[in-house]
Amino acid sequence: MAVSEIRQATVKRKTSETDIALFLRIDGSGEAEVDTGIGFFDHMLKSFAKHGLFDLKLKVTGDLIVDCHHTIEDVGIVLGEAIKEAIGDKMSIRRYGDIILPMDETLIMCAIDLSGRPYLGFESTFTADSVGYFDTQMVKEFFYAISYSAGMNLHIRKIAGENDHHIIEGMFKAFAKALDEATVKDTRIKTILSTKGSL
Ligand SMILES: [Mn+2]
Repeated sequence: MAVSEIRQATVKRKTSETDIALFLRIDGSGEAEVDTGIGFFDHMLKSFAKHGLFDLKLKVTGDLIVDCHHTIEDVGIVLGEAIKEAIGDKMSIRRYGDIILPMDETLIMCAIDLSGRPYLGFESTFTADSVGYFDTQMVKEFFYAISYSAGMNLHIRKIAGENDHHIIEGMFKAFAKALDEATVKDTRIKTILSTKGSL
């Protein structure tokens, strides 16, 4: 990869429910400027940027007067689109990434294949209906939206965990680490890591 080829994307999406402007740099350093209107969601997305060493700028005006659903789901759609655009033709990338990430009593497994084929495997339980203004039901919806718009095979599973804040944060961090690993360029991979020749 030439130095000038920094992998990044800007995606804008406006509907009657949400207005989103997102900038993502895959080859970043963890810088984040995030304002979704949902404090806990901002905390999660900043964690995603920090631990994946991505740069993320995100401004959302959503219909929070309804609830958090459209805002969280639509950010998932837009973030997935930005990931897909930023990684481009997937030349020389590792393609697979995985981690078992601990956070206090919580243990989260995340595995990614940037296969081009969307799939979400998600298994978790939560105790509370929400953390702050973030509904725990929306965690799966968020990752589902990403997996479909990015075209990635994504498995996330809670192995252990009691505290919903830890469980969700563990998932965002694990997703970030696995995605970082999957998107890293390996100098030994001269083309695209598939016997088909494309992903
Ligand atoms: Mn936290």
